[in-house]
Amino acid sequence: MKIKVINPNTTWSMTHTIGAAARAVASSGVEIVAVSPAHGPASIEGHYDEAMACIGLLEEVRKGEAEGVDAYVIACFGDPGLDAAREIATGPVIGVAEAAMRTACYLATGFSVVTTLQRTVVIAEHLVDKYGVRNHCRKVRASALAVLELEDPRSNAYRTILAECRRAMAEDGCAAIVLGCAGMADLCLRLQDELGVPVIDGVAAAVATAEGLVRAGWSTSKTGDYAPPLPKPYIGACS
Ligand code: 2AL
Repeated sequence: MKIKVINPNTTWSMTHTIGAAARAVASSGVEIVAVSPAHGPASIEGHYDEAMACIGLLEEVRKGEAEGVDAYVIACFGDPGLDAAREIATGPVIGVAEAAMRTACYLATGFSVVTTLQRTVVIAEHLVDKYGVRNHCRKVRASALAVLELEDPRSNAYRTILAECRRAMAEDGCAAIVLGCAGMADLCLRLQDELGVPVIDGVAAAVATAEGLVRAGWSTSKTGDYAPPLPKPYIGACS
């Protein structure tokens, strides 16, 4: 089985971290191909960044269809391009935010999300409503860390995120934490050990979900809005 994990931002060091987290959870015999698109923003921290990331991301899905990919993971917490990718992929496409939030619902009645900058909170809030998990989501919290600060040892990102998780547990009444950025994947187990509650990294949740769906023989319905796009000319960067 081949799972293509697409980090829609173009920071390859983060793509390697995400690839390692994906491989750590995948069964032996599952090949993880972790990539970033050829073009797009270095990090995704708002609506504009998400829109700019989508063309390159969808290009990676189109390429994947010729590479024998069985399932895709979109490794950015805004799940950019998820519905569009489901229209063009043969196998399942799993977004890390959807996978993390749904997984949290199996493990606790209430979870809080700890994300990066305040401006990304509204994006996660929209997804809470889209995925129908409002009753389970206690709060979406910003850590005030920019995405690329997660990679900078001088930012002390682990301590900052740990402190926000502790505030979530003390103030929100949550019993699980969802990490609100794919670039936090490498912090997950350390945070879980220290906090003593389930800490869900969307990359691990999405890979586990994708692998399970493929193994069970399930894929995206092609009846309705996830049917392939209608044939028509696409010009320029879209072709
Ligand atoms: C993200 C993410 O997962 N990757 C990225 O570049 N931005 N999401 C976020 N909330 O900061």
